[in-house]
Amino acid sequence: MRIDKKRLELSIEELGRIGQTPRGGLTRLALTDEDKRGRDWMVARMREAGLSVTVDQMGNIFGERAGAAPLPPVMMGSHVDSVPTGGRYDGQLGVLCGLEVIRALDDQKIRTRHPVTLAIFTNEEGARFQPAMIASGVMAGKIALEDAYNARDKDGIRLVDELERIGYLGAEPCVARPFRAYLELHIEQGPFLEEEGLSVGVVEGIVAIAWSRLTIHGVQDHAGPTPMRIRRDALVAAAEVIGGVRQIAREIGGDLVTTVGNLVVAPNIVNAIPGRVTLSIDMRDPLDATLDRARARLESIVREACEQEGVRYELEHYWRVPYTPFDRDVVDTVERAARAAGARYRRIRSGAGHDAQYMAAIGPAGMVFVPSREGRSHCEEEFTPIADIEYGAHTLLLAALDLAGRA
Ligand code: HGY
Ligand code: MN
Ligand code: MN
Repeated sequence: MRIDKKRLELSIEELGRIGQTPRGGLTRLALTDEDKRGRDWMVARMREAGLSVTVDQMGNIFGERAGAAPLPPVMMGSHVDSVPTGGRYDGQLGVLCGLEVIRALDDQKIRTRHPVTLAIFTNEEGARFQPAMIASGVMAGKIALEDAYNARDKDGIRLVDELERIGYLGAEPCVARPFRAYLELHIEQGPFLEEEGLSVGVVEGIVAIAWSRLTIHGVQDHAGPTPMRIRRDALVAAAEVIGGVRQIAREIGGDLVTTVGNLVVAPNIVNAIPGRVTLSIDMRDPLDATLDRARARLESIVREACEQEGVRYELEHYWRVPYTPFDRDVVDTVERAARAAGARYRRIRSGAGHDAQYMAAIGPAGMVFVPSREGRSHCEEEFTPIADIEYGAHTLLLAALDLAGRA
């Protein structure tokens, strides 16, 4: 019972060319023309494999391989959208290894008791539309369909209009559907597996995640004639906050991570005092209580920085996902599969969010990690050696077969 390494490598190469950047990375933002081409490529491969393909109201794509009995499917999924100048493994590997599992079952003419379904979730990255994992969030009943439809990108374009424009506004209701188990293979996006010379991570859970948006209103004015004593500089207050966000992680320590990744300055020219600044704050920790402490610290840092500069602000906490432990039986199944695949592995926790986080809210879920070279991800340097990918895909195959049962 093996996967076909060469065929899998080819599919990574082919899909990776859609939205490829000159430096060999990937820019395929959700619901852009590149995303449409990536989706179309995957749907064609699903149809070639004889899967029955459906698309739901959030553009999630499902390809089902029939089982011997009308039972809830074993679902393998991930995403094909990327961050700007990202890598060709984040998300892609999960859907391509899922496709390879289905192809390997066909090669060996194996009939499973439960159907096996390959799923592709819309806008997992939250790079174009926010928040991240928006479509699995709607499916899990954590995000209202209307709110997701009205999410707008930086040009004010609505998510639902883009779904329609690229032809992926499906009719299937985007609601929780029963599944035997949900499995997601994904790159670790951290350094541990590679540092320890391991090929597979048996993921036990995913950290809690909190996203906030800070808007600071200063007084836009001329950079020359305006004396320092009367300035209300929104960017000076923002700079204090950015240093404070790093300070929160230093103070609390442990596994807390804090990031300001997005900063928009207006009018953003040399000779005008910034009147308006928005910035993002991403905070994550395995403990929800620690995230609450970090959020309280953030609120006092923002208040002090803005009082100091005499500027107004709005601080909006607009996305929160709790620490998510995976289903014990599924985790044990993945561990048995890693062992049977002959992989060097260990149990691990995910610092990145995944659609599996929302799927775990509606059924038994688990993940298989493969290493990231130097732990790098969300960058063009993202890479995973095919030898590790083979172990990961083989683990996914054995876990899926264990959960789906042979007819
Ligand atoms: O933000 C995340 O962790 C994921 O890449 N969407
Ligand atoms: Mn991902
Ligand atoms: Mn990602």
